[in-house]
Amino acid sequence: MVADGVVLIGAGGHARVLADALHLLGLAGRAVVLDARPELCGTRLLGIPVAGGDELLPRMRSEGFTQFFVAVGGVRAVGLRRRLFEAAVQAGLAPGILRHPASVVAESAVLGPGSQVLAGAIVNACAEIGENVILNSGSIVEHDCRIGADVHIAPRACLAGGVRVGRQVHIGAGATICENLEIGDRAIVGAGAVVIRDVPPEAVVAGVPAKAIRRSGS
Ligand code: JB3
Repeated sequence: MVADGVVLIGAGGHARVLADALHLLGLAGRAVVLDARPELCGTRLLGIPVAGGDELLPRMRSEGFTQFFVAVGGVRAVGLRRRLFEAAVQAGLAPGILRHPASVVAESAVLGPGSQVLAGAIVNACAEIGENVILNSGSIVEHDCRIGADVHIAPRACLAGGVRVGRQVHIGAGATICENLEIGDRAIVGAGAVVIRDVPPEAVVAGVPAKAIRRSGS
């Protein structure tokens, strides 16, 4: 029986980043990983055992695991991340909040359940981060930003003050969003883009300044 154990859902690149953070936070000794690839069962991810697939979720609670993190993060995984989040909640697990020890979160900022603030990320005053959000390494979410559920802000992306981001948005690595803009639900901002106008829902924008190149899902 593992008291207050943590379940990581996924065993790929993003999971390794979360596993590393769990080690730093002293939680890795009470963690387990679930992954869809049966061949990983019985292996370890940075020392954390891979116990099997999501069919184990319903019994994790009775084995002493109480918290979970969705540990997949790719640009095409937003829908999967929502499904995994809901499956874990349905199984009686609580979404944890992961703050890497080298991240900076203002006291007045609010982090939603399941949010992950990784190494070097900064969340400034009065920002509100929704559930199941990834603020990846070195990203900056400035004051008064509002970030919707399942959003991924990739490494070194920067949101200036007062930016509003809808649900299931992906902001690519190193992108910059100028102040007070709005990014619609399920939009994708390409790596390195500089966004100087609002982005409508489901648009895919790229470049400097960012322009629409297609719609997400197409
Ligand atoms: O660029 C950075 C810093 N990170 C990237 C991250 C944001 O996205 C990273 O480089 C990767 O490109 C990507 O990492 P991620 O999401 O971990 O992808 P990948 O390395 O492909 O691993 C995904 C894992 O999820 C695989 O081991 C899959 O078998 C597993 N998986 C897929 N579907 C699942 C499911 N696991 C479970 N438990 N349940 C599923 O339904």
